Amino acid sequence: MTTVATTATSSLVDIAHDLVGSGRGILAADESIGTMSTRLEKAGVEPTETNRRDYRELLVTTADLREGVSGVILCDETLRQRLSDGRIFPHALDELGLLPGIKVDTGARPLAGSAGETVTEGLDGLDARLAEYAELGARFAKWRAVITIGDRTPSRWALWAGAHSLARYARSCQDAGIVPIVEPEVLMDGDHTIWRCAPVTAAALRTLVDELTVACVDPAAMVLKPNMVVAGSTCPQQASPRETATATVEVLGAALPDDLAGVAFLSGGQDPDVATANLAALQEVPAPWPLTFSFGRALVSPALQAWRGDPRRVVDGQAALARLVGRNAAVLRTPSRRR
Ligand code: 5MM
Repeated sequence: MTTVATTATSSLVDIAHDLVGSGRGILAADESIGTMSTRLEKAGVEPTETNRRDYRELLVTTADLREGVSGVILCDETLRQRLSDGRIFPHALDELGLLPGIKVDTGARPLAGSAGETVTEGLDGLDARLAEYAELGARFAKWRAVITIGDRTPSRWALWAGAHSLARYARSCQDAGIVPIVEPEVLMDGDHTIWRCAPVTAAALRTLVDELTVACVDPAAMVLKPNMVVAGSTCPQQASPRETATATVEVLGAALPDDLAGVAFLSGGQDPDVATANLAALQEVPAPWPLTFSFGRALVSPALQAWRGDPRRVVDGQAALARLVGRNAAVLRTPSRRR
């Protein structure tokens, strides 16, 4: 990726570095209203606006969260909500020493001309929304493209459409003074092997880097949030952490520029223990960029189960989150990390 003169300022580079280069990870608490409501209902919690707020308040007010987490990704609803003490979330995060982030895509929709693939939407009106989000205190943003592995997928058309949208989004973010997190997610759904996930992830990243280059996105002022290269969730032959780490860094290394600010992996539905083991193994493989986490489910699922909407169990939910954040942050700080 060529770095050309852009409006990306050194402060964007500094924020990107704080996000991924400070030995901490990012908490993805940006589930859309629909996804969050489904997860609350599964945990026996009524999916109201107040309960979604209470749950996010539980997460972000966990004691010492900033020791292991640099920033928190929120959705539009949460960014505008107030904690019970009256502060809006971005101001509270700021005061808690956490960078506030905002998911700005509006979700995946069917892609015309594809065999059941999707493209992520949200470019209409994006520049105006980014300006408002910056005003509300957001320092970074996130957009996720979804890539499926099947007999006939992913198509070149879907890879290009997803990458092109991510590049337009990233460029708009940097112009608005917001660090983009760029998330091309190859889903774990299916019985494919790790050896099928590797070339698909490589193709997705090559296509993405081409589009980012054309859009003159400054790699030093952005964060990549990819999937780890893993076997499909129903594949009988699951890869070991060492195989996962080696394949992942090989694929990333062939596609990404060395001056990228860093890589923050999604968990993608991996069991929390497996996600941590893979993250630890990744620290053993030399790479030119920091390799950290931007987990959602692998950090928060046990917290939601421990809380289940009961105010008396907030402390249990926070303990569950603190345990997983601490465990993942600890593996980033092991002395074996080599670059
Ligand atoms: C893929 O999901 C992202 C990372 O979370 P996991 O570590 O659980 O995979 C996550 O940021 C995701 O993008 C948000 O939860 C938003 O999802 P929806 O589909 O609700 O917009």
